[in-house]
Amino acid sequence: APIEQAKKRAAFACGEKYVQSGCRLGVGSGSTVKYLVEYLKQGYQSGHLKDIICVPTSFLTKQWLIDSGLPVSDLDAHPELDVCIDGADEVDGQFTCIKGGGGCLAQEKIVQTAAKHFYVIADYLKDSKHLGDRYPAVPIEVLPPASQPLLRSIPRSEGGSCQLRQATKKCGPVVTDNGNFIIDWQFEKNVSGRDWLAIQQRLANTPGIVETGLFIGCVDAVFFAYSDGSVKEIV
Ligand code: DER
Repeated sequence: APIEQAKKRAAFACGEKYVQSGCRLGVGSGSTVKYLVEYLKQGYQSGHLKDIICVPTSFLTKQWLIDSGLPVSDLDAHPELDVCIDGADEVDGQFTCIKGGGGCLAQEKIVQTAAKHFYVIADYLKDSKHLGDRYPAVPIEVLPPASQPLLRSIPRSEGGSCQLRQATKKCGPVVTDNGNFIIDWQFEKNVSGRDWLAIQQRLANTPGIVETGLFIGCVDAVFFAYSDGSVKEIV
């Protein structure tokens, strides 16, 4: 499928350019990162990538790394990383990202923060001018006892509407790897000149909110892969 090929091309292009032997690597979560793990596995098995360590951002990524025979570690052992590579649900013209479609945003953000450089790998469906063109909501990780008040207070202060993310293969809400809930905040579209940083700061300062899926001012480069087979690194 073109989209899967695009994800793979973006992941391999980024790995080839920014992962070297000796690298302490943060590994994101989601279907695009699955191809990055494939790249790392090939490089590690061929001897091209030596002495790397991989810090996962979810149970799923951790299992992919283990199954690939890659050296897995954590931020306790490696609190400072060289590179973090992750996917995104949407990237706008200023490299502001919406992440958290897969519900892993909290560990993704702490691992990204621990890395010197952060690269996003994405297929062309994530490339947008304004947030909301592609992905209609900002995932927000919340402490369960705060979820019902926040479902009401977030739209009151920020507009839009909120839904508690329900699981599909379990009764009740999605529970994250950290034991929390996810509120998807559907923000109003076509609000011109929205100040995402101010929104992020207000949300981060709200009791009960653990983390938001807004990644602002932290992306060093984005690898977009397109359906025609091309990959563009945008810095
Ligand atoms: O949940 C996340 O933040 C993931 O990185 C997501 O944003 C990208 O997932 P995908 O590669 O499966 O589209």
